[in-house]
Amino acid sequence: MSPDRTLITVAPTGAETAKADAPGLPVTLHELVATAEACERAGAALIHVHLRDAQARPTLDLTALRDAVSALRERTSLVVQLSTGGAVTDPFEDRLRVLDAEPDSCSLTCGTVNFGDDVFANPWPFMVELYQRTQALQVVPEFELFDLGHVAALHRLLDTCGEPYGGRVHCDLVMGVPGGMPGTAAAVVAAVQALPAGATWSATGVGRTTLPVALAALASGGHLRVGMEDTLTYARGRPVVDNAELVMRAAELATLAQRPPMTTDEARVMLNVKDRRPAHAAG
Ligand code: KMH
Ligand code: ZN
Repeated sequence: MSPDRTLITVAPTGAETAKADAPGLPVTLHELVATAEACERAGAALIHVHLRDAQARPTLDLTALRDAVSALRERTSLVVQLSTGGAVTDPFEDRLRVLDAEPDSCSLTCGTVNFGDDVFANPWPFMVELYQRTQALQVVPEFELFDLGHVAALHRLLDTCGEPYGGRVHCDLVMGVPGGMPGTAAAVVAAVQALPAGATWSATGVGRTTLPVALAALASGGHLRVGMEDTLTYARGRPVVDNAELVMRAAELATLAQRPPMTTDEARVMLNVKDRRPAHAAG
């Protein structure tokens, strides 16, 4: 049965795009927070965060991550999810350390995948260690699934290590990456029927697959992830101006599907994240 509300996740930055190629890409903390505020107003309830350093290069610097988590909590009520995927060049130990910034949620990719000309490495021992850290530190994992084989690896992870912190299994199908599953309605259906019973899921289609994947996800009872991490073209020949317009379009699609955007409080309940907000904001 379809949920009656849609979780909209925004992934505003990613690790791959250069600021010079996409001026609307948020790369400073100030730009990230302004983007988060605009996207919350437009209907997002969760933000998937990658940071950039002073030269706009991807970074997993722990102090910067802590500052970002705290600024996002101060200025928005979005569920804050830190990427543990980082960039393809990031060492495993830096990716594991991300959890020390105490986010509400983190991404956890369920297997290695070709990633364009690169390899996004997620070997089994790393997955297990990262998952056990999410359990110990009470961070809700979002299982990133780039391929059908990743769905099988997710089952293996749950069978081996038990349920996630919070007790909910929430997944994101990342589709259309060169090397992963295609961004098609058929692939959405194939992946979703293989998910663990009761799992909630969103889907994101990279590049030109963004709209077919969003429409297939809504039709199949899923949630949506959009943002400039995944999509830089709004329509043929028209670059994305900013993340908020992608969230706005997702909110319109969800509303049209009679499943309007979920509030941040509803998202917290659905994902069962630990409440780490400062007392004045949580009250
Ligand atoms: N940047 C990609 C190599 C994640 O955030 O967990 C990995 C990625 C997935 O974006
Ligand atoms: Zn990411």
